[in-house]
Formats: sequence, structure tokens, C-alpha cells
Amino acid sequence: MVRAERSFASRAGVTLPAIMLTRRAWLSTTGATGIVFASKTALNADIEELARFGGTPQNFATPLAYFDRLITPSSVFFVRSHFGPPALDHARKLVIDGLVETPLTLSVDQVRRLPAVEVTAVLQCAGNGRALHLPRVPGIQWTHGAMGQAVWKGVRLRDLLAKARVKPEAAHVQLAGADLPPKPQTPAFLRSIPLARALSPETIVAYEMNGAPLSLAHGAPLRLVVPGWAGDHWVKWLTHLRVQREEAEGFFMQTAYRMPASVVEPGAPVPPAEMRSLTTFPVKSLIVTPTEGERRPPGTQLVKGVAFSGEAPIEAVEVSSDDGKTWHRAKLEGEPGVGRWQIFSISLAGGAGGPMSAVARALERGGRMQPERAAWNPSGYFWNGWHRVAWEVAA
Ligand SMILES: Nc1nc2c(c(=O)[nH]1)N[C@H]1C(S)=C(S)[C@@H](COP(=O)(O)O)O[C@H]1N2
Ligand SMILES: [Mo]
Repeated sequence: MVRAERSFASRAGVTLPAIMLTRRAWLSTTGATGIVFASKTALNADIEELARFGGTPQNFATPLAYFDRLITPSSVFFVRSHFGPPALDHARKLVIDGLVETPLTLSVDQVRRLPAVEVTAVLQCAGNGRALHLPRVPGIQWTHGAMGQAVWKGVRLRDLLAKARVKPEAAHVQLAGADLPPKPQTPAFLRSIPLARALSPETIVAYEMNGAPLSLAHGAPLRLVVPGWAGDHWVKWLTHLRVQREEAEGFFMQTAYRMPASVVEPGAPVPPAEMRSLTTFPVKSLIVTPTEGERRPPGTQLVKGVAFSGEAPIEAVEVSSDDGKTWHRAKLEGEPGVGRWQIFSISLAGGAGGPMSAVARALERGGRMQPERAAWNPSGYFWNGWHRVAWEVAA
């Protein structure tokens, strides 16, 4: 991953540090930093305000201000594509073969005729927050914007697999999309998920996002949705599901998207044998309001943000205005669920004026708490440290 992302990043001319900005800061720094607005394109007709990393491949971050609500609008939903999208092709077939009794080749219409389900779930890139790991690691320097929550509509992967009749010796489903690497020596984006995860009822092959057909940027006509698992499993432009005994081979399974199996010394090299494929994203919360450095009038100070975990529903979010000495339970909005986010809010007693700060930490059911400092790893995955915001109260 490190190697691949570095070469992709340099090819795309990415030299910027963190680019997650508030809308105001965003407007005032556009141009000065070289960050450009993504203009309306055929890719995603409504992209207007995403922060863009380089030219191609398309990597867009969602501005922090949009994480104050349960559903992230599709028009500003982050985009992460290793090679950029293939041509839009609604006639593209989905092949299901390998260890099945009945190999299938399905049109999008045939997929759509199966019973539809809707799942509300967080899509988060494993590299979200990479810029916040210390020491710094190479790769796209996402801060907070490589995530979002959407309503995904599609068919259960297990219904498709049931139609194909999986053989007993099967253990993994290999996933391929229609996007091709730019050079023959670049490895293809080939992934797999264990059969058990493929058969779980919330894993779907989606054709709609937030009530509209998937845009090309987000994988049209068909993409995988794996709630609770990092974005690399959510294969876009899906063309081929191959049921097999082993996990997929190649760079994107054996080298990329792997983390140390246990905590390592920050900055220390990790032998490949101690790395494992990453799956679920860990518990995390993020303060959206106030924003860093904001000036706010005296009186009660509303602190609001988002909390989620790919491992368990959120149990509580606590906020401290004295850097962790005392904690106060925030109010939660939205339905709890694995890989599903909720909005937290709390009103802090505001002073007459001066500096204020808030730190948030989320607790998931079963007792796991968001750590004060995220576990460092060589590719900078799964940053989930406590988020602290400081602002100024002034009349
Ligand atoms: N075919 C294909 N699927 C893909 C990718 C890709 O490059 N090619 N990128 C993955 C990664 S790393 C992420 S984080 C998510 C991003 O999904 P989005 O662009 O819809 O936000 O798509 C995943 N699916
Ligand atoms: Mo990702």
C-alpha cells in the first residue's frame, strides 16, 4: 500500500499536506494552496465542493462541515479510486463463477429483479486520518474527509450466491471491478472477502445511493457494500465475483491494506509476517461544531459531531471541556448499529469570553473505548484518536 499510494500520489502531483478544510477556510485558501474545486463533471454530476487531491486518479475529500448530519449528501460524498473510473456501461454484466454449481452472467436488470434491501452504513477509507498519524507515513494525506454515511440499496450478496449455489469447499469471494490499472506492470485492484462475510445479510451489491442511481464515481452500475468494513472491500464497477478456496492473490491483498496484528512502536518497521488484512474500522468520534479557531458569542456552547464503529453499535459519546479531567455524556441522534453513525451533541456552559476547547471520545457496546492516541501502523490506517477542537468565545 505504502509503495503503491506513494507512486499514485506522485503521479497525480499530490504534494499537499492535510486538505480537509472548513467551508470558509476552504473558500479563502483555494488557489493559494493549489487545491482546486472539483467542477461539475460527468463523473458525479453534482460534485461542487469536494476537496480534490491532484488530477487523476480521482480522490476527493468531503468537507468536515457535512458531518453534522446522519446522511452525507451524494454530491459531496468523498471519492477514492486507485485508477479512476472505467467508462459508464449499464450493459456491463456481472459474472458469478468459480466454486459454484451454476455459474451466472447477470445483467443489471436481472440483479434489480431480486428482492431489494436498504442499508444505512458508513463508507470509510482505511486511510482516513492518515495525515494525523505520528510519525507521518506516505500515502494520500487524508485528514477526516475520506468517509461518509449513505443509504445503500441493492440486493443481498447471499441471494446472488444462493442462485449460483456455492460449493461446500468455498471459503472466499474474489471481487473484481471494470477499472484497469494504467500500466501493465501496475497490479489490478483485485480483492476478496471471506465467504462468511459475503453471506452476512447486510453485505449487498448496490445500485442506488441516497435514493438515486449510483453515480459513476461511486461505482455505477453495481458496487459492493460491506457495512463495518473499510472502503477497500467496497469494490466499485463490479464485474466478477469468483467463489474460491483461497483469498485473492496479488498486491492489493498480500501487501496493501494490511496492519500489524498487535500494537507496534510508532515508526518501527513491521515484518510482513506480522501483518494481517484489515477488516472492520475501529470506534471513532469527530467534533464537527465548533470548528478549530472559530470565534463564537458568549453563552452556552453547542458541541456536535459524529461517532461510529465498524465493530459494535455506539454506546455513548463523552465530551470534556477541561482536557480530559471531567467528562460529560452527549445526546445521541440516529439509530445505533454496527458500521452506522450517530450524531452526538452537548451544550457546554460557556464562559463570558476567552479560549475554550472540547475533546470527544466514543464508547462502543461491549466496552471498547476510542483510544486517546490511535495505534500507529506503517501505512497509516484507521486513525481514531480523540479529537480536540479549540475555539474563542468573544462578544
Ligand atoms: N473497482 C474499484 N473499487 C474500489 C476502489 C477502486 O480503486 N477500484 N477503491 C476502493 C477504496 S480504497 C475505497 S475507500 C472506496 C471508496 O468509495 P467511494 O469512491 O464511493 O467513496 O472504494 C473502493 N472500491
Ligand atoms: Mo480506501
